[in-house]
Formats: sequence, structure tokens, C-alpha cells
Amino acid sequence: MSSPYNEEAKHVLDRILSIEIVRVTERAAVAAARLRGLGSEKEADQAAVDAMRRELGKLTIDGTVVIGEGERDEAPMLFIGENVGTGRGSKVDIAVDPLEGTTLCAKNMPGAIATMAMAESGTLLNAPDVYMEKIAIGPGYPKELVDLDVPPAENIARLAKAKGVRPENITALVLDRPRHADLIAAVRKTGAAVALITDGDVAGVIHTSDPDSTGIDIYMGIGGAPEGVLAAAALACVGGQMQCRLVLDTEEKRQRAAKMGIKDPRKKYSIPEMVKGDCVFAATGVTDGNLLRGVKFRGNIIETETIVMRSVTGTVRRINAQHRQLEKFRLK
Ligand code: VTB
Repeated sequence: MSSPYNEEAKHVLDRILSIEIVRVTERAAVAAARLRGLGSEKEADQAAVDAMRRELGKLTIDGTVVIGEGERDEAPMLFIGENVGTGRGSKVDIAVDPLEGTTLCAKNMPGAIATMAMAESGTLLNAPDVYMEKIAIGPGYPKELVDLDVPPAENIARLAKAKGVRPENITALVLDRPRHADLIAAVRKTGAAVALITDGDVAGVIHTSDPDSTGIDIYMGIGGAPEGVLAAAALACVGGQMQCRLVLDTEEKRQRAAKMGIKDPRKKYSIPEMVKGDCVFAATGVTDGNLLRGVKFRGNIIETETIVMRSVTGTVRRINAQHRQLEKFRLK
């Protein structure tokens, strides 16, 4: 009989890596936080990208970016297909959003994070940078309770029934966009409340995993596909359901998706179809938010808060770090 240790050893993503990736999101968050409130989305994003890439380069992995800053011709760094890490060690897929919520950071508004996920090679959905329809609820509900193809009111009714409450006691989180006007109206008509966010739907989806503390029962609407895969990686660790569908509404997008191996452009993906193997997920707060505190600069000390999760065990850690700005420890 194999010992638990041997069982563990079979997993490609060893436990050390799940701590190592914290450094990556910490460095990206600190770099972006230095540019908080300066009104420059691009610069803040670039600082986070540079820092993340530098730290990824130190990891003992043979990594390939599958969710990144864009496709090769439009992104000089962390483009889809780029190899990262030392080249030795486990072969892994990497999903990054070095600054999720560039506008939130540029305007110093709540909820900007630096985030990444790492998974066994070939197990993360390779999604093009297009929109994605998303619906997500927390753990403990019957399988396939909610569905992208049923009307919003029906999803709210099903969720309320399963939770044993009235629709009035349900809160849906939605990105505040004109494209969601009908969705928002339909949800409100049921009596359910709509909480709106201006950006940041990775954190938005994660909110559904702990409704008692976040007050969010369901995430609904259309956001970025890369953010969708990152959120799916987080839910793969903490539990919960998510259903997603790429918005491939032009021939050009369908061709780009086909090149990434997507055969059925209308496919609805569940979490295990987006994240097929073991994964780890980490996010560090850039600005203060419900999920994470932002970076604090206190004299010679920089404080960060990171959440890191691992799907094999479902462990969720919060890591509060103090980075000392002594010459020998200086964060670059
Ligand atoms: C979301 C959100 C991001 O983009 O995915 C959203 O999570 C979707 O795109 O933070 P639009 O802004 O075009 O609606 C962001 O807001 C920015 O990348």
C-alpha cells in the first residue's frame, strides 16, 4: 500500500511551489502599488508585468504561459506561449494577470490585485483574450444548479430554493457595464439585490466561495476570458461551481480560438474542464479590497497580504509579509 507521502509525491506541483508563487504575486503587487493613484494604467501594468516576469524566472519550473498579457505579437512579455522559469523542474502551465484591475490601481480604488495560477502542464484551458460569459456560485449546492442557458430569474430562483431563502435574500455580483443592463434588470425583478463592481471579476468570482462573509451568493455576466480561467483555478481550490462560455462572435475570434485547440466555439465549460489537474492559485492585494488588504508602505517596511490556495488539499493560506527595505533585502 502506498503511504500518504508517496501519494503526495505523485503530484507534479510540489508543496514548495505553492509557497514560492507567493513571491511572484507579492513582487508584482508592490511594483504596481508604487504607481497607485497616478492615473496611468499602462505604466502600473508594465511595472507589475516586469516584476512578475523577473520573479517567475527564478522559479525551478519549466513553465509555459497559457493565460498571459496577450498573444505574441501584441505582448512583448508574458505572452501566451512564452517559456518562464529556470527550465528545470516540473513542466507547468502558467496563468497570469500581473495587475487585475489596472484602472482600479490607476485611480487608487479598492480591489486591484496581482494574481497567477500554476497547474500541471496541459491542464489549463488555453483561452484567447476575448470575452467570456460566466456564472459562479459557492460550494455545497447540487451539481449544475445554475446554467448560462436558463434565464437569470430562473437561476436566482433555483439558488434561493437550494439555499432555503427567498430571492430577496440573494445578492448577485455583476460588472457595471451597459452590456449588463438587461441582466441587472432581470435579477432585480426577482427581488434579489445586485452588487456592482467597476472592474476586477477574478476577485468578484472568488467572493461567491464564502457568501457568509462576503455577502455575495452568485456572480453573473460577461468579463474577460483570461480572468475567467484564473477565477476557475481559484474555485478549483476552494470549491464552488462555475460555468463559462467564450464569446466567439466573429470569424476572426473563432479562428484564433481554433488555433488554441478550441473545437466547439459554443462549449460551456465547467471548472474541471478549465482546470483539469492540480493547481495552485495566488493573489496579492495592490489596493485595499474585500478579499485582500493592499500594499502598505511603512518607512523601511513594505507589508503585503496574499491568499494562496492549493487544489490537491484545498488549503487556503493568508500570508501577511513584511518586506524589510534593508539594502541586503531590497525589493526590486
Ligand atoms: C473584467 C475585469 C477586469 O475587464 O474581466 C473586465 O475582471 C471585462 O472587460 O478587471 P471590459 O472592461 O471590457 O468590460 C477588466 O475590468 C479589466 O481588465
